[in-house]
Amino acid sequence: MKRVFSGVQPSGNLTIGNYLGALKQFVELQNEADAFYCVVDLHALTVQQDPEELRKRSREIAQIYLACGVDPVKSTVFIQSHVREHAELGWLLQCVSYMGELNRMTQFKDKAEGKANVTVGLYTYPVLMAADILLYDTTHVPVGDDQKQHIELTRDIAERFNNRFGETFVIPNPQIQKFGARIMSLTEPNKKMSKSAENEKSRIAILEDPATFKKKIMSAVTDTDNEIRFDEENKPGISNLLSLYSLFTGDSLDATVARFQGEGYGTLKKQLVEVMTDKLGTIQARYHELSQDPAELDRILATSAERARTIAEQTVNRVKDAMGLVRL
Ligand code: AQP
Repeated sequence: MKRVFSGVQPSGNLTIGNYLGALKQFVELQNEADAFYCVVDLHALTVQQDPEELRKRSREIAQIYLACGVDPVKSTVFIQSHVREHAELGWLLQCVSYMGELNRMTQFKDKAEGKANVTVGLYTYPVLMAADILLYDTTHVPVGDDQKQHIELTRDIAERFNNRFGETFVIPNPQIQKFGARIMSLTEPNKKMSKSAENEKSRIAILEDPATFKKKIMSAVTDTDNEIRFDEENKPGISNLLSLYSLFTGDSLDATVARFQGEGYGTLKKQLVEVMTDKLGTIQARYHELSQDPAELDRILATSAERARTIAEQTVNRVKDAMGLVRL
């Protein structure tokens, strides 16, 4: 059976980019695969976090998974730090990873650029991500486009390990949607929308109220030629809004472009706000319903962590045996 693993960092409020690029796929995949969905709190520690905020956000993200439609009966929903084997395998894999390959990671370069004190954790983050994936004999990793390079690294590390120590890991495949894998910033449409970007206006949170996201959509950066056409290179702003409309309604991109032919940008923006209000409204209502019973969320997280631990422990034992560590 297909085994799926994916995670989201509690490093900010989840955006519609995280929803369309990752979470929406989580919900679809749980019907055809054994799915593990993790809140990767250890990854969030690679940059400075407020401890109370981090704790609150980690639970919040698990709750958003559920509100978006992840079913804890079908999927294993857990917090990374509840399963110690993530950190343990992370170290073991660091000892078979090369600095040369980590030096090539573009996300590290982007996140470290211009910063005075960059943590070692931010640099080795892709190896911890490889451990997350390989722990569960994952066959498919649903992610947005920005994570492609990290999955390729995971495959390289796993193949190297298998060659050196014998068949130990399943080699995972990235599962990246053809369309919707990269939602762009509303203020700088040549950059991806990011939950920790400095400019609040660049992104929309899944839990944001309609009045706030309406302002952001209405003032989203476009261009001056006032023609509705999908052209990511020359019209990144309008192309991003067309993609959003198509992804939120489920209409094809061609149908969306045809729908707004001859209309002004204002019409596209207004109608996008309407469909987003509808879709996000449903998720937000479910989120608030779940907030009424925090003990139930804890029960789900504890049961899931237990299941994850059983599998993770077996993998780490296999790795230790292969590498020559003594087990009692
Ligand atoms: N703009 C995006 N479009 C499509 N998919 C996206 N993802 C992130 N941004 C977009 C996907 O969401 C999942 C969770 O991402 P993450 O928390 O591991 O970190 P990230 O990829 O670095 O996402 P952010 O929002 O930009 O977080 P910060 O600001 O903390 O770095 C991944 O599958 C990702 O591809």
